[in-house]
Amino acid sequence: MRYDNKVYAHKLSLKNNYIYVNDDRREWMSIEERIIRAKIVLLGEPAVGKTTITKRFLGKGFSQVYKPTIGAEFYVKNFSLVDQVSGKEYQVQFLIWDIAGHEHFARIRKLYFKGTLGALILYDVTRPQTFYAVPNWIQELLTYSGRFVPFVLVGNKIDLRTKNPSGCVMTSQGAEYAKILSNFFKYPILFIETSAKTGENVEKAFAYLAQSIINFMR
Ligand SMILES: Nc1nc2c(ncn2[C@@H]2O[C@H](COP(=O)(O)OP(=O)(O)OP(=O)(O)O)[C@@H](O)[C@H]2O)c(=O)[nH]1
Ligand SMILES: [Mg+2]
Repeated sequence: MRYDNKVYAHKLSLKNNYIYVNDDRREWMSIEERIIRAKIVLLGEPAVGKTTITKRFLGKGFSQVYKPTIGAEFYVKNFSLVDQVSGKEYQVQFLIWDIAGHEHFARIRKLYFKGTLGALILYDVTRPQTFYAVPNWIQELLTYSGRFVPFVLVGNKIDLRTKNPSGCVMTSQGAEYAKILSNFFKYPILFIETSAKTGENVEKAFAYLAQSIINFMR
């Protein structure tokens, strides 16, 4: 795995409560008022569960039917988060771009990265090849954002692992990879396993990302 050193010399700054990406004014964050409004993207191989986890997070239940996302879908979600550092509550608004994983959309995908402040990078624990593809998604995120973007590594579909644990990506493998990434980027990359079917850890995955963005901007 190789990443260009230039891309994670980040150019994000906070001026008058606006987050700037280079000189471009983007989303909003006030540490005093404890409010954050951030664009995030969901990335990962086709059918890892990006749309399903987003719908679950939005309280829209679970659908077994796979309908590949065409291009991208956009959602907004407000929630509160207790900052682990200050112990104080933040109001978070996520502007969520759920991006198609299919190769067919690779060319248009880059259009959605502009101004992104965070990402969930998903793999499907029952399909190891989706785990091995994660470096490509990190590369795409950093290259098209033009800088380091805080992200959370998410192993999804853990409800299916009980049926055939030996063919699946284990928790320890995900955790080990997150450790390697943290050392590489010199920034803690959080890792979590989820089930968009049962809802296990779904809210926590988005909360981890909000925490990671706050830590990054502080
Ligand atoms: N059992 C189980 N099935 C899941 C889970 N998450 C998603 N699925 C199923 O996996 C399939 C693909 O889910 P999607 O959310 O459409 O996948 P995606 O990553 O958005 O795929 P693209 O839009 O093509 O990139 C669907 O049939 C979902 O029902 C999960 O946690 N457990
Ligand atoms: Mg989708």
